[in-house]
This record gives sequence, C-alpha cells and structure tokens, in this order.
Amino acid sequence: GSMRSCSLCILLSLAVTVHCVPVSQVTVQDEGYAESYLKKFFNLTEETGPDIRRGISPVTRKLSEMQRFFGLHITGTLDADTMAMMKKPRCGVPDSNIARFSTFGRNQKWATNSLTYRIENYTPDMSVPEVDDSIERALQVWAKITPLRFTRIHSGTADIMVSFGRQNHGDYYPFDGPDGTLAHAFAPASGIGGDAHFDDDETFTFRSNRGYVLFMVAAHEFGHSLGLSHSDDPGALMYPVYSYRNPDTFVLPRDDVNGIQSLYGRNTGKDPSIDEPEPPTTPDACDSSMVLDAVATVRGEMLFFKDNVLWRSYPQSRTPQQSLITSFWPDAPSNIQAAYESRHSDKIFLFKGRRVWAFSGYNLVRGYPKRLTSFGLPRALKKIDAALYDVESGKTLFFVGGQYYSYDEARKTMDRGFPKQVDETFSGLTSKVTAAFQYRGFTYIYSGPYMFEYSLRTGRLFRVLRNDYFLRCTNF
Ligand SMILES: [Ca+2]
Ligand SMILES: [Ca+2]
Ligand SMILES: [Ca+2]
Ligand SMILES: [Zn+2]
Ligand SMILES: [Zn+2]
Repeated sequence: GSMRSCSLCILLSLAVTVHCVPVSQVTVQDEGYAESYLKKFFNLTEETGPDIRRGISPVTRKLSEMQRFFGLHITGTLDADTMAMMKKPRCGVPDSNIARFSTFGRNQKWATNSLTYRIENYTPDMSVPEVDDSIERALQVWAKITPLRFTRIHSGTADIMVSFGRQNHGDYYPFDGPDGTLAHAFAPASGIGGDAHFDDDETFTFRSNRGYVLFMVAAHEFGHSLGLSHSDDPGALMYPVYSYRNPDTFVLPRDDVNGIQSLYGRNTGKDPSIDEPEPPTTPDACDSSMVLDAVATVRGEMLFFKDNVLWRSYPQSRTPQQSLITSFWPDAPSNIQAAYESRHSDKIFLFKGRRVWAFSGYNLVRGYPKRLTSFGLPRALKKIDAALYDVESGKTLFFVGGQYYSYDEARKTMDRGFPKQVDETFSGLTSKVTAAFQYRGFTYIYSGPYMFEYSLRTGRLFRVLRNDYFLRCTNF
C-alpha cells in the first residue's frame, strides 16, 4: 500500500524512535534520493559529487531552502528530520516559492471564469461514479469561493484535461511508481496548461484512509490548474505533502482561500442564506498567546494539540514537527479538549465533548469512540478540560473546572473521595486547567498561556513558565 510505507516511518519513530532514520544512519541511497529530490522539487541543477553530507555549497543552499520551506531546523545538511520529510508522499510540482500561499504569477491565470474539464480515462482503483464524483467535488472546492464555474465535456479538448497514467505518460515529467509523486498539474495556459495527471501506480480511494483520497489529491492539483503554487502553511491544501483528511468534512483552509481569491476574487453569486463554515487557519507555534487544547506524551515524545494540528517533539529533533492530527490518526477528531497516554495499557486517549477515542499506535482501538461515562465520570459531564497520567501511581487525573477526578488504570475504576479541588493538590493553581501532562518526572499543568511545574508526590510548585517552554517557536 502506498501511503502505508510513508506513515510507517512515522509509526516506527513513534514506536522505537532510534530505528527511524537517525542522524547517523543517512545512507548512500538516502544521499542519492535526496539529490534527486532537490533536483525535482528545488531546482538543484549543479553536479554535486558523491557526498551530500559534506555540505558542498549548491546542495547546502538547496537543502537550506528546502528546510526553510518545511519549517525544519536549517542545517544545510541531510539530517534525520530532513530525510523523513523527503520520504513523504507528495505532489510533483516543484516548491519554487517560499511563502504562505503563492501563485504562478498574476498573469498565469485563466482569462475567463467559465472553464471546461474532461475526464479522459479512469483508475481501476475506484468505480466510475466515484471518480466522477471526486473530480466534480474537487473542482467545487474552488468554485464555492470564487466566480469560477466548471462544465464537464465528454469529447474534444477541455481547459482542464484529467487523466491517469504511469511512468512516461506523454509529457516530460514521468511518474515514479508507487509513492513519491502522486500527481501533478500545469498552470493555466492553452494546450497542456491546466491539465491534471494522476500517477496510476498509486492506490486511489473514495474516502478510505488506506490509499490516497482522490478527492483530496485532485483538489490540490486543481489549485495548480487554476494558478496556485505551493504554500509552506502545513495546514493549507496547497502544502506539497499529502496528508489524509476526511473528505466529508473538508473545508478549504484560509490560506488557500486567500490565494485563489487574490487571482479571481470572491464568489459574488453566493446564496447568503447558506451558512458556509469559516475557513480554518493553521495554528502558529510562535503565537505566544496561544492556548493549547491538550498536551500528552507518546512513547517518550511530547505531543501538543491545537485545533486540527499537532506538534511532535522527540529527542533527536531540535524543532517540533507540525502536522495535521488526521495524518497521524486518520480516525481522530480535531479540536480536542484533553489527551493522555496510559503507560499501563500503552494507549493514547483523546477527548472531545462527551466522547473519548483510544489509539494503539496508529490504530483506533476497537469499540471506540466511547462515552466519558466509560471511565466512571458523571453522566451530566459535557466535557473534560485536561487529563494527565501519573506514572508513579498509575492514576489518571481528569480536570473539570476547578476540580479533578482520579481514575485507577489497573482497576479501571474511579477513586473514592473525588472530585477534589484542584488547588488542594496543586498549590496556587486557582485558574482553569487547560492542559496537563508529565514529562521526565515532573507534572506540568497548563492554564492559558502559562505552565506550572510541580512535583505531584510532594505537591511542590517549582516554576511558572510560558507555555512555549517545550513547544519552541520554529520561525527563523
Ligand atoms: Ca489544458
Ligand atoms: Ca508515484
Ligand atoms: Ca484542554
Ligand atoms: Zn502541488
Ligand atoms: Zn504528467
């Protein structure tokens, strides 16, 4: 399976971090792979010699450019984070611009708002109606918020010709077999301009997270067909790397809306009585006033949750890596309220409203999502604010308003004598708990933009820190 091998790397690094492309194990094959990646996507033209790690200047420059684009630590060398990013499945169009949304240029747009499209052939992975529907809805993503209108034709040459092909497929940009490049598309122009090609060595799907969701890949490619280039906003549809999103709930992010409207303007013919959901903006780790939704550990790594994204910080990485929650756990909700890792059952629990999701590795545990009451929490409770697993006692603390509950992971029951007042145990903590976790023996309680460092055993408060103490800002 195509997507598997990519997520496998992340999965392995979650499970046993040291076995997933550690710095010391960048191989000769990796160097070759990196060189062709930079040639393909970052316009590396010079001959580079055998050792990319030595930091010979054109490679160093291109590596730095790539690292800046993806928000990685800029080292100019082929480190583990960089290699992992290069191995993710992605779009075949180069990353020429380093900016939030960017376009191919003001004059690289269609002169008319009425465009035609034609589906030339089909993938065997999906039924014909599923392909038709995916393509149609992918175009509607853009039509909804612009004056652009798309008409399907069944013969002759359309502005946007859609086709599936493998390897050499009639242009100068051959596909590469399973994974790597998933698709590419051409900027607005006559002839091949606007056309979108999909690599049929991939497994495309209608809505499953096994394989690549054709709707998502197509919606991205049509952004190119209409004149958008790549964005370095990891939440944007025009981010070059594929991540799974639920096609049924997808809303075009703000960055992409700004991009396409800079070329074509707004949708003036919109029915104002139809309530469209607000385009989501990607949370920014550098926003010092940001209040995190939840914080947890997973097998030694720290995970920070906000809206639809998470940042992951692990020992070998100097900078937290941002990704969509659904690219980690396709079945997970976004905008969660609490999370914790049970070392007792080796699961991570995510909480939203009255429901809780349990994941073992990347998989949703059978029977989940369940109700909060499955922990013995009161039926009347609408949500919890934070959760924290205490390694020493094997208890999980659930924070609700100014109180907290204690749950025994081994006995699977609520402890008697709870809820207690939070400040009974955590001295000085009188404001609302927004997130909590334990790391290296300390207990960290977040309240808005602040974080309180405690010893849970003695109840002693050591420090009050800003909530960016662990989640370091990665803007350079
Ligand atoms: Ca065309
Ligand atoms: Ca491919
Ligand atoms: Ca929370
Ligand atoms: Zn692309
Ligand atoms: Zn092509």
